[in-house]
Amino acid sequence: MLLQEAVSQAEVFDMIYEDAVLASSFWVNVALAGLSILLFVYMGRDVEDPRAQLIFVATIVVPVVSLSSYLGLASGLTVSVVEMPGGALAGEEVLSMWGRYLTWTLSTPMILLALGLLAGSNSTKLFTAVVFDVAMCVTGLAAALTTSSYALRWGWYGVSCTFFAVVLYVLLVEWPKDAAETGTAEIFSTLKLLTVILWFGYPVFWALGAEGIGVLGVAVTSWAYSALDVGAKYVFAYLLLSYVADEPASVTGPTGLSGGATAVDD
Ligand code: RET
Repeated sequence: MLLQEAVSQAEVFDMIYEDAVLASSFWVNVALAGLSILLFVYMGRDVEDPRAQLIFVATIVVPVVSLSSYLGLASGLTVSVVEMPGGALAGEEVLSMWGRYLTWTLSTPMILLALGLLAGSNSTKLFTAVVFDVAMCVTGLAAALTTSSYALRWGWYGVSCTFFAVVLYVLLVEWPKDAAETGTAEIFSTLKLLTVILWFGYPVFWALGAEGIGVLGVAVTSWAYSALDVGAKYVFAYLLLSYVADEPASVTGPTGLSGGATAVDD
């Protein structure tokens, strides 16, 4: 068997910039993440309540991670060439933007932390959501980087989807009940819908894209993720922080994180 020659970072970099559509899918997000950070810091300048501040910090970390993530992709650092072991692109070398899955490991827990705090989650549910979310991202990374067997790529994908189901359960079943008690049901329900609908898009585009069955090309898949990111990160964060910036009693009140079954006892 021939040993595959390693593709250098400079070659990956050239491949990215030969495709203007692909390169722009990174730079648009670098710009939007930068603007979001400035806007969110400004929106939070007068916030004094500790829980409202924590929601602000967790939410601001999302574009902070995003900016770094997209710089990693735009510099070719977190992009590799992988040889697809099966599917429509079997035997072909495709660009894998594996840095995305890696950085989701850092950004998506922040989204869940902010949502959990808004809902008034107890720490057990928050821990469950965050741990399974991290497991989802890491096994998604494993799926993207497995080149030995096409079946095992999908095996990892299946494992990742199972972990995703746990996150969805907390989001759709547990936290709405908490939010109703806490008094944040309305805003929580908006953010929950936005999150669930957009988050579903990621596994769908993974499956259709170059790293899955290969009906969508690399640049189109990358733009799909970039567009989902705009909604799941910046629009989501803006809606959440607009609500929290006013420091409503539902956020600053007595319902907080606790280890017990319910936050309020009345
Ligand atoms: C993968 C592939 C394997 C199966 C599943 C996936 C789910 C990914 C999700 C990503 C969400 C990312 C967000 C990023 C914002 O910073 C890894 C694509 C289930 C849900 C919201």
